[in-house]
This record gives sequence, C-alpha cells and structure tokens, in this order.
Amino acid sequence: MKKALITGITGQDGSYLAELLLDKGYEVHGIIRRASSFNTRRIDHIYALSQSGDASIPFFLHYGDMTTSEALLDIIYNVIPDEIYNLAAQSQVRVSFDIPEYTADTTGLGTIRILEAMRKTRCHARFYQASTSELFGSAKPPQNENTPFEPQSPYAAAKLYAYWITRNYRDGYNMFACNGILFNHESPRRGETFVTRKITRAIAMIMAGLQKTLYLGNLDSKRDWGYAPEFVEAMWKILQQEKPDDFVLGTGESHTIREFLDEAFGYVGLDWNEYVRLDTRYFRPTEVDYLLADTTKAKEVLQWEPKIKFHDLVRIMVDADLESLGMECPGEGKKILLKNFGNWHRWEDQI
Ligand code: NDP
Ligand code: GDR
Repeated sequence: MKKALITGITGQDGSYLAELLLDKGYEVHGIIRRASSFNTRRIDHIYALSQSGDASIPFFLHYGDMTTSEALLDIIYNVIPDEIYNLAAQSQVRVSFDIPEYTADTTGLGTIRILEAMRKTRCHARFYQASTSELFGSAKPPQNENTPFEPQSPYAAAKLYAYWITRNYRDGYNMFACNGILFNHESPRRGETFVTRKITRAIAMIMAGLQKTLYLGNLDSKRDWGYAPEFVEAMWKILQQEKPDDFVLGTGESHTIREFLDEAFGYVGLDWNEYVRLDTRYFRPTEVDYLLADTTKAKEVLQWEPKIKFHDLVRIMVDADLESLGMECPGEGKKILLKNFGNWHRWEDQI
C-alpha cells in the first residue's frame, strides 16, 4: 500500500485529494495545525469513516505547522511517505498584502522546510508543490510553462520562491520534485472569502432571506476557473510520470467577475445589480488582470483535460450552496455531476 502525506489537508484541495488517494488504495496522512476552534470540517466525514473501523479508510492526522520544522521532520521520518503533496499555504492573495511576512513564512519558507526535512531524513518520496497561475501576474495571456513570471502580490512572490526551490532541489539533489502551476479551481468546498464562493454563498443567503447586499471589489479581472476535484486528479498524475516535471493546469476559458455574477445570479433568476455594492477594502494594491491557461503540455503528456468549465462550475456551486441552506435548487449542477462523475456528494453519502 502506497503512503501519501498531504500538507494543507484541511483545505479545499487537500480534502478532495485525500478522498482521491483513499479511492486509489493509498494510506493517507495529513498535517493539521492546532486551532482554538474546529478547522477540520472539510475532512470530518473522512475521519468519521476511518474511526468506524472500516479498514479500507487508512487515514491519519498529525499536528504540525509550516512555520516551524520541528513536527514536519518527525512526521516525515516516522511516516516514510512515497508521495508528499505540499498544499499548505496562506493562500488568500488580498490578505497577503496585510500579512506579507507571515505569508512568506508559510507559503514560501514552508516549502523549504518540507524539502529539507525530506533531505535530512533521506526520504525519497515524490514531491508535489502547489504552484499557481498567480506567478504569471501581469504576463500576457495565454500563459504556459514557458511564460516568464511577473508576480503581483506578496503571496505570488512567496510562491515564486517555493517554485524555484522545488526546481533547485530537483536539479541539485536529483529529487523527484514537481510543480503543478494551477489556475483557479473552485468547488462547493472553496473557502468562503474567495470570490466565486463568496458570490454563490451570497446567492443562497439572499434566496433564504438572510442577506440583502453583497460587497465586492474589482469586477473586471479575468480568471480561468476550473473544478477542484479534476485538478487534484492532475496533481496525482504529475507524480506518476517517469520523470519529474512542471505542468500548467487550467480550463483554457477565462471570464470576468462580472460574467460570473451574470451567470450565477441569472441561474436563479436574479439581477445582481440589485444586490452587489463595491467596497474598496476588497481592491488590491496591485491586481492580476487576465489569466488564461495554455494547457497543451498537460493534455499531451498527462492526457488530462477538465470536463467541467465555467458554465457547469457555476451551476454546481450555486446548487450546493442552496442545498446547504436546506433550499430547493434548480438542479442543473447536480445533473452535471451525476452525468460526468456518477455522483453528487459521493464521500459524504457514505457516512
Ligand atoms: P486553502 O486555503 O483552502 O487551504 C490551505 C491549507 O493550508 C489549509 O489546510 C490550511 O489550514 C493550511 N495552512 C495554512 N497555513 C498553514 C500553516 N502555517 N501550517 C499548516 N497548515 C497551514 O487552499 P486550497 O485548497 O484552495 O489550495 C491548496 C494549495 O494550492 C495552496 O497552497 C494554494 O496556494 C494553492 N493553489 C490554489 C489554487 C486554487 O485555485 N484553489 C490555485 C493554485 C494554487 P487551516 O484549514 O487550518 O487554515
Ligand atoms: P485569486 O482568487 O486572487 O485569483 O487567488 P480570488 O477569488 O480571491 O480573487 C479573484 C478575483 O476576484 C476579484 N474580487 C474579489 N476577490 C475576493 N476574494 N473577494 C472579493 O470581494 C472580490 N471582489 C473582486 C479579485 O480582485 C481577483 O481579481 C486564488 C487563490 O486560490 C490563490 O491561492 C491561487 O493561487 C489563485 O487563485 C490561482
């Protein structure tokens, strides 16, 4: 049985990746950080299954923090993983302007702490680094593996360090270390402060009569939004290749925030102009205007191409947020998931 270690397992991607790897027969270990309130809601259903005595759910959690090596080293030494997925990060771009030093520590130095822990413990695991389209910043679209990086935030600058140190350890120490340069990917488990989820959650709250106004920032930036479960599958594929390499992953479709509002509010028959107000707090000192993935390499080498694009993604997210408030949903998103993946809440339904 292969063993995988996931940092950031309590996040959107970590939770989907844990499910995928368990489905593939892996023993899954995850690093969580101590908090005064519960931060495991995205993986509680997996934990519950693992506690039920079902031997097919080998799932283990360890306390650690990316800002210090102490636990990271011990965990890697004791678990001896075959694959490490480094997903932990202070991942909010706007917030990185408020806490740049902490962001550099977690998102940038956190990566070297894992790589050094691997080196010191002679761990030969394959290593995946969660790199990002934010690295491209103001570079002209479409962006691919050869596009020069022009980071536009403390978050992106920290990820730039992580990207290069991953390549450096690959070249210098012959490690199987890879970067997945992922464009935005969303889901019903997306953090509530990211713009897509903020919008779909607000729609559900408005429909339920619990919210009247949605405050947003820049509506003109363009993003290439995909569906997170498909992207974690590509992370795994990257580590199954014969040689370590870096890959851009996205949908090849880009839309403005305005278009997301049109699509999401339109889906439930509302006009967003009646609810959305601008709040300068959500503007960034420097913005990334236009991201659009050129995924030629991923298609050719990984044979990976996402099925879910903008139109379907919006429906999946709005349906899920309406359902989570106990509201009736139009149901197109549910149908899309059933058609493409044969399920709706696959893992949650097993509890
Ligand atoms: P989330 O913000 O949902 O999850 C981040 C994870 O990192 C959480 O588990 C969080 O723990 C953990 N974390 C944060 N700080 C620390 C710390 N100091 N020590 C230990 N753990 C910490 O991110 P996503 O799942 O969306 O993204 C996963 C990774 O991929 C991130 O690195 C992100 O930057 C990157 N990425 C994401 C993209 C996207 O569109 N989603 C696109 C490209 C890259 P807690 O739950 O306790 O906060
Ligand atoms: P991003 O995602 O910065 O692309 O980073 P986010 O959803 O935060 O912003 C996307 C765009 O929407 C604009 N925007 C707002 N954003 C937020 N969060 N809140 C608002 O109210 C709002 N109004 C407008 C932003 O200005 C921006 O242009 C995400 C994260 O997951 C990163 O970790 C990851 O690396 C990148 O995607 C790829």
